[in-house]
Amino acid sequence: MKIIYGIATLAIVMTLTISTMSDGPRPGKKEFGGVRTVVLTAKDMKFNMSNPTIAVAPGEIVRIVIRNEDPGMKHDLLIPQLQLRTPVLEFGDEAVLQFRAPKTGSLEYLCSFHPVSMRGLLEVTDFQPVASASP
Ligand SMILES: [Cu+2]
Repeated sequence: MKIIYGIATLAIVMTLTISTMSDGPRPGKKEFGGVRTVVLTAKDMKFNMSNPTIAVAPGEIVRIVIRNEDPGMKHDLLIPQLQLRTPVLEFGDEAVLQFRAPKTGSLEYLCSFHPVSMRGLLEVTDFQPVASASP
């Protein structure tokens, strides 16, 4: 497993192995310490089957884990507005993009190999849905 460190304008880009993380397809898990971890699995030419919109809060630290589970396919993840990109991920590879969410806006994420079928949005929003809200 290769380890690559790079410094982008707004963030640290790294590739590392995370064997203990086992998040499901649900994006946006808030963890202790204030880092929002999102797992994007590249499979069947999509991220998490549906290229989900990822909601993040303004200014929070977002950690996106990208996994390539597409046998025989190369994938990567770019967030052009933040000038972030992972290295090329072969089948079985994993990479992490970590950055601080901007104050507002929506950011596009995509795979540079399949920019038509593998792209989605990362939306900065204050809205926090409450699961058991009643009037
Ligand atoms: Cu791809």
